[in-house]
Amino acid sequence: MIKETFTNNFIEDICREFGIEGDFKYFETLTNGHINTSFKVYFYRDGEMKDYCLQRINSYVFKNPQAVMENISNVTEYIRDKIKATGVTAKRSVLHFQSATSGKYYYVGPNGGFWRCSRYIDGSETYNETDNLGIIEETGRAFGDFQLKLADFPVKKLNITIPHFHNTIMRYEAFGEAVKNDEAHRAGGVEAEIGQYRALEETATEMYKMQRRGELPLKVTHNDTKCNNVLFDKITGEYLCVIDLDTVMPGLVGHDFGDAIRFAANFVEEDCDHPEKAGVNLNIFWAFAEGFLKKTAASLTKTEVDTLALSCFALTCELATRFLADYIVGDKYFKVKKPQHNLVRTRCQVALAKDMLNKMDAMNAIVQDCARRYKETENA
Ligand code: GN1
Ligand code: MG
Repeated sequence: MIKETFTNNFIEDICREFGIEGDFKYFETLTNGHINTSFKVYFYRDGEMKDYCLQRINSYVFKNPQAVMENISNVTEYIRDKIKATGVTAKRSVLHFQSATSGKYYYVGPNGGFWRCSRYIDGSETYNETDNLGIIEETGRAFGDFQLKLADFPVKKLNITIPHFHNTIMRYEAFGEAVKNDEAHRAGGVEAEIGQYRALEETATEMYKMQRRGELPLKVTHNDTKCNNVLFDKITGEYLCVIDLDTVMPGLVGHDFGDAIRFAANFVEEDCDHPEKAGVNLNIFWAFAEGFLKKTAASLTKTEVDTLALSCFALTCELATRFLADYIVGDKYFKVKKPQHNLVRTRCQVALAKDMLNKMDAMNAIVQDCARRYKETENA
């Protein structure tokens, strides 16, 4: 675990490259994400404090950060135009990136660091975890609305920034390779987890096989639908916009539904070191499904609806492989905050996946009920 340190001068200089004016005040390091390095930076200008989100994109994960920024600017501009066309301001409903002096939405800094900068949306807040069903339903609406707004966006225009991101079969293969090569000499200590994980393979890869057979349509998906990627209005509690657009790519509706449930409906945090406490809270599942399907049900095929419950299991297993493979290769992809962090995450995800298998019928019944009620009421 190498801890990088950044000085005030360094952070201020990068911000100036994005044309930010005013007195630099201070910055905070944001530690939520597992991939990028993120800061909240404060400037004082025109009698008030202005805050920005400055990020260095992880180029081990995103091999072509320009392509990431191209996707993000295309998608945000599309949403902005759509909102403006209704005569409403888009100021708080979509992210706004600062352009650098080059005119691009990124700046290549010292040592090749790839930076971007966006304004914090005024009066907004996020929830890392919550069991407030109103907030969860609103989260479902936010991600559903994101899909709805991009339903006619030309999918082919999107760059594939991480190839095979949700190819569960390839994820299993990569995991097999990691075990075989055993680069960090860790595979011997996790034979139980490897075995448990392999036992889930058949069901975990079912959705991907359906995708490969053309049974599920490709859409514009967010692909990282954690509840903390939605901004809420501090006063009204309504969602404002969806953030963290790095992985916006062509995908399945289940990728967004499944990943959201994996994160928000778990009884415990993603990296809880008491895996026996992990499991799906069906009340949260229901609340999210209500919000998400209110927005999307009218546009879904029967097969899409029928695979939403399965998608939760698939996405949870897939992430478990990714965590376990990363543990075995020596923690190269996900940031870790403690030794064995990726193994702790794996155990929690495997336990959650097993609970999902037990509750599959209940999850499916909830999805079918919401879909039936909301089929006729697009954009509720
Ligand atoms: C990573 O760093 P964050 O939270 O934005 C990962 C997601 C995982 C998630 C698990 C590009 O997202 O796929 O689901 O961690 N992002 C990438 O917490 O791999
Ligand atoms: Mg992300």
